[in-house]
Amino acid sequence: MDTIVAADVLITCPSRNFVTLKITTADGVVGWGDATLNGRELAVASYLRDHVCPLLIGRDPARIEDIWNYLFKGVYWRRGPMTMTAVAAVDLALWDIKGKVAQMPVYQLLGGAARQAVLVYTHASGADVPELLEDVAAARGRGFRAIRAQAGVPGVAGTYGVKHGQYYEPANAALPEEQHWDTEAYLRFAPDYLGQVRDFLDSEVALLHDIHHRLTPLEAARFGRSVEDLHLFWMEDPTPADNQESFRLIRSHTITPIATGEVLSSIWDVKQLIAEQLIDYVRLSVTHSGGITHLRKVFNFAELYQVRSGSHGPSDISPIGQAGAVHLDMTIANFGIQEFMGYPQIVSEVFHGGPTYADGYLTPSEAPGLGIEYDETAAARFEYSPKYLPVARRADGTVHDW
Ligand code: GCO
Ligand code: MG
Repeated sequence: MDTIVAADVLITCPSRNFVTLKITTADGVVGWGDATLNGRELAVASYLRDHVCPLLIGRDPARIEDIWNYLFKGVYWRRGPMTMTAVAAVDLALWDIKGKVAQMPVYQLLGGAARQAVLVYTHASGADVPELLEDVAAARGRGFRAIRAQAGVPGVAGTYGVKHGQYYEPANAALPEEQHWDTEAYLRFAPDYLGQVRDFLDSEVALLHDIHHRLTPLEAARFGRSVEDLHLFWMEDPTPADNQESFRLIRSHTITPIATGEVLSSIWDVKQLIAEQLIDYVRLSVTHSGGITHLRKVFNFAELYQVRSGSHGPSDISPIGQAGAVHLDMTIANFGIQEFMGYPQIVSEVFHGGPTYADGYLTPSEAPGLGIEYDETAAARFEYSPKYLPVARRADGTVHDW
């Protein structure tokens, strides 16, 4: 039996922070796991370093399910994004090792390809509608068949989702930036600009939109109804999902498809949403939801209710997490779509390999394991730099969901 002899946490910042777990076995096999939780990176790094890594030494890396349960049930304090991101990092690294030992890409170990490639959507945004349409055209030019559109709302400085420069990076300041939010201004403007994007796009291109938890259930119902004719692929996070039953109200008023789950981290957080068919797409990610082992269970459960996958894939999930997502996406029966923002060029100095993008689809690497390697020498050149996500306030100063 091979054993785990080392577990190290590595932090780097090639334009943004990434936390990576490196697991090494006595046979010299190295597995990589993503432990990046935007704006709370060091908390997960400490969770791993101080409380998880010492427990891994001497264990059999082949026993993925057992180690998963040991870390989930054994901690007593279960669930939550910190715990589930730490467990995910271990899980991803162990799948990477299993693949390298078996000399197979991870998707083969998960049952093999259920499709030729993974459909992805990318982001397009603009401070105003002409700028958004330009960005939509650029995304089409890169071959994307599904596009998420976000425009700045007039009078709402710092609207969510509008990029500055080529990449959208919301964790932009050493202390949280305060942004302004106005629900009525958004509700007046968004259906109209989304209509302009729909008219601009060929009908076969899917159009997505992220509300980013900003509405009440009734406001979300009103929004969903007002865009029904646009046939959105989905409206994302119409309202916070802490209260799962609140989606009943949205559902009973609109046939606009609903996606949610990017801030959630366990099957229990989405159980009612799925079992009552209150959503159409579940957006948990491998990185923030306990890794491939747990997310596969979520997707298998969702399959029973015709809910599809739509994994969160922002640039604040590292290329290791993205690679893990694509392996899982390849194998499940109820795959829907995968988010793919891409990374600035400098990120590839640290992370080598990974899925290949062409014509609106990602294809997993055929290399054994996850097919992605972390360059420790390159990583050491980029020092951790504290960065926070913004906070939103309404005109009267009240804190709003960001
Ligand atoms: C998305 C998300 C992201 C988040 C980010 C926070 O749909 O991709 O909403 O843009 O805001 O992941 O860290
Ligand atoms: Mg989102």
